[in-house]
Amino acid sequence: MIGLGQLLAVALLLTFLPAGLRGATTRTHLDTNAIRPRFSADPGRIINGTEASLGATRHQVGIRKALNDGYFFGTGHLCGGSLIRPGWVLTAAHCFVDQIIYDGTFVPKEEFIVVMGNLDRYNRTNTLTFTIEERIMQLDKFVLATYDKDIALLKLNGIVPTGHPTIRPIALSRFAIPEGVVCQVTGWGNTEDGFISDILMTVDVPMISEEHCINDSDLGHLIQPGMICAGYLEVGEKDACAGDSGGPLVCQSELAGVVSWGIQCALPRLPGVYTEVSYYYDWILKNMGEDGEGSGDDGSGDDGSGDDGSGDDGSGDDGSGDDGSGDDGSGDDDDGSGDGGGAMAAVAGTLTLLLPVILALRLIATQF
Ligand code: 4AZ
Repeated sequence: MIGLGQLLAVALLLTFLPAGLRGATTRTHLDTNAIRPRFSADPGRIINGTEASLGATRHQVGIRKALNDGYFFGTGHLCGGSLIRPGWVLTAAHCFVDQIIYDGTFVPKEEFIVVMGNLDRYNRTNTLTFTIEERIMQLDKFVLATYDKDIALLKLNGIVPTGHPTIRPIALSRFAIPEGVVCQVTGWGNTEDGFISDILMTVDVPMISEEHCINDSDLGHLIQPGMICAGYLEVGEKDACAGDSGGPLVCQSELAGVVSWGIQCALPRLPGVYTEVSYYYDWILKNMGEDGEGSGDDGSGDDGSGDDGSGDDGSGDDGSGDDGSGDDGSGDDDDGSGDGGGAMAAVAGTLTLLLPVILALRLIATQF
C-alpha cells in the first residue's frame, strides 16, 4: 500500500520533475519559478553562465535536425557534441531518441547534421557542416528509465582541415577527474530565461565524487557506473540544461564528460549528470579504429593548452565539407521513423511524463 506520505512525495516530485531529463530542444519553456533566483548582476546563460570564448570551445559542435536547419540555418539545434578527431564527434545517445514514439527507438542518422565553427548558431562564418556517415552506440534501443550508456560516436562524412581557424579537436580525458576540480560545460541549451541560446554559453561547475553524488544528492542510486556528477550540491545555481545535452564537460583542458541528464536544472541537491569519458575511453578508441596502445600524439590535434585566447574568428564562409546532402544511407542499426516535420520540431525537447514518473518512483523506493 502506498501511504499518504508517499503519495504526497510523488505529487511533489512530479511538480518539479518534468523539465528534467528531456532530450533535445528547440524552444522549450522552463518553469522558471523552480529555478533559483539569479545571484549575479550578469543574467548569464546556460544556467547562470557567460558567453563562451572561441579559443576555449573550438571543439564544440551542434547536432541539428537537417530538416529544420534546411529552412533556416541555426533553427535545427538539438544537442551539443565534441569534435574529438578531425572526422569524429562524441555526443549523447539520447540526442537521437525518437521523441514521438519515445520508447528508446533512434531516429535515422540521415536526419541530422553536425555543424561547427561559430559561437553564434545562426552565423555561417567559418562554419563547417557534415552529415553522419556512421553512428556508433552501445545500444539498439536507449534505456529511458536509466539513461545508461548515454554515449554516441559519430563518424562524419569528411574531416576538418588541420589549421582551421575556428575548429580544433579536443583530447579525451583518460582518467577519472578528482572531486573539486572545476570544469567547464558549454552549450546552446536553455538559459534561465527558459529559451535556448543563440550564442554558445559556458559555466564553471566543480566535479562531485561518485560517493558524494550518491550519498549527498537526491539522485542517489540513479547514478550508475559511467555517470559522473558536477555542480554545486548545496546551492545549485549553475548547471547545464535541456539543449546542452551531448555537449562537452571540459576538465583540465580535456573532454571529461558528455552532458547527459538531470532533474530540472541548477537546483540544490540535483547536480548535472554527465557520461564519464574515461569510463568509455577504450570503447571510443577501439571504435575509431585506434587500438589505444602507446602514447604520444592521440590524433586529436589538441595540444591540451585549452583556451589559446586568440579569439580570432576570421571571416568568410569557406563552406568546405558542407554538402548537407544527408547521403549514404548505409546502415547502422537504427531503424527509427521519420519525424513529421514541424510537429517534430514542436515536440522535440519536451520530456514525456514517463521518465520522471519512473524516476520519482525509483527515488521514493530508495528512500522508504
Ligand atoms: C537535458 O534535458 C538536460 N541539469 C541536460 C542537462 C541537465 C538537465 C537536462 C542537467 O538535456
